[in-house]
Amino acid sequence: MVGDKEITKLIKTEIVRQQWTLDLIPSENIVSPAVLEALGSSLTNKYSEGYPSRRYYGGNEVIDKIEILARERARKVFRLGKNWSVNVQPYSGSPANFAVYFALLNPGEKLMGMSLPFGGHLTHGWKASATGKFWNSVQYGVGRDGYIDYGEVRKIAKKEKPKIIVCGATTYSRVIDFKKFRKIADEVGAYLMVDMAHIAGLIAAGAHPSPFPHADVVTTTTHKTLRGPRGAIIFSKDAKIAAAIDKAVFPGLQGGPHDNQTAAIAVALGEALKLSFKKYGRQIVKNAKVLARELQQIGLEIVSGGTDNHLMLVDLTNSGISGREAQDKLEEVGIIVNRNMIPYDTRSPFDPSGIRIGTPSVTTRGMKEKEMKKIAGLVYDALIGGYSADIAKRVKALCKKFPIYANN
Ligand code: DSN
Repeated sequence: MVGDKEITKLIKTEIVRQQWTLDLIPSENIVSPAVLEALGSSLTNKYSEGYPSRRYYGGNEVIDKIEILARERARKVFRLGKNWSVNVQPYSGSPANFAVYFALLNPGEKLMGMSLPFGGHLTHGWKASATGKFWNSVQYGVGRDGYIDYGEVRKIAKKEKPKIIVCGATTYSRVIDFKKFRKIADEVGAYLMVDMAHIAGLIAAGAHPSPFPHADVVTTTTHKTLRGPRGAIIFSKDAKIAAAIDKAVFPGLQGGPHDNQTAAIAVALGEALKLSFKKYGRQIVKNAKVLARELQQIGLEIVSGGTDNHLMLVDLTNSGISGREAQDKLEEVGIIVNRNMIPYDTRSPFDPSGIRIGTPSVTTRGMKEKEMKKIAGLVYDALIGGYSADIAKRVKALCKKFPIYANN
């Protein structure tokens, strides 16, 4: 790489860090060289405010083609008809969700989403987020068993009558029943918005039921299980809603789209159309199930008793260490996770009772069930305070066998 010496050195250092650590953060992944190429291309030089053939700047013939291709591929990946409109311009997931509310709600109107400490997202109406300040937000959680309690969701919806019900999560390891959410939304006359950011790649691969038969609007980031660049997509079924969302994205919230990002999204979607991606999505789930089972067998508690998707939440309450200590101990040996609140947590978000673990990144590296068993052993050894130099060596040996750019 030519150019800025200091930044080049830092980038190289980060690449080395990624190569020699096991990334178990469920929202992270490793994009292909083709995605990186598009992201680092001269497309970043262009301004394209507006939408294809309706731009406010000249010179957009190529950009129009790229954006149209990205939209068409998005429809194909999620098996959608032409009736679904697609907006690929949101800079990322939070602006995408904000755009939907901006399009469909007046200030002060009510939205209902999953509470952050119970597994939702900041932009599902959490009080610290603008989405919980500009709109009147009511929240639901999960039951003591770690599962969404649809009866409770219905009860809150009937009492509160939100205009939008949001479902989707960042820390929920079970299948989401979109049909049940649709029924509740219909009972109270609400729009149903699904934020499928975490599970988009699984849905593309057929490894999680699709929300599209049930939702009015679907949002997703493109960089988690979908394995693209950072970015987001908004899908809407109704033409009027789609027009309002387009207006909310631009000029409502954003200026020019990041055309290099749009191209990289198109590349990732092209990859998601391949048979190898279907296998990848299914392997993520197989790996997560094995990892959860192994962790349970060595005595760790998994919220809800297991997983149906790409992640699991480890409840450390009875293990004698906090989430923060666990995150630090694991990082010391080269295993990267994030500390996380567990449902009904009595500790603080800075030092909660859990850690969140996911398999998208290690699956991209080509690891399978056998390696998940090894990872469970490494996690256990690191947490119970095994000899860390030895554990770090074993982590490195595993990383060496699965170089980050060998498989995609
Ligand atoms: N911050 C993301 C996650 O880690 O789940 C959600 O956007």
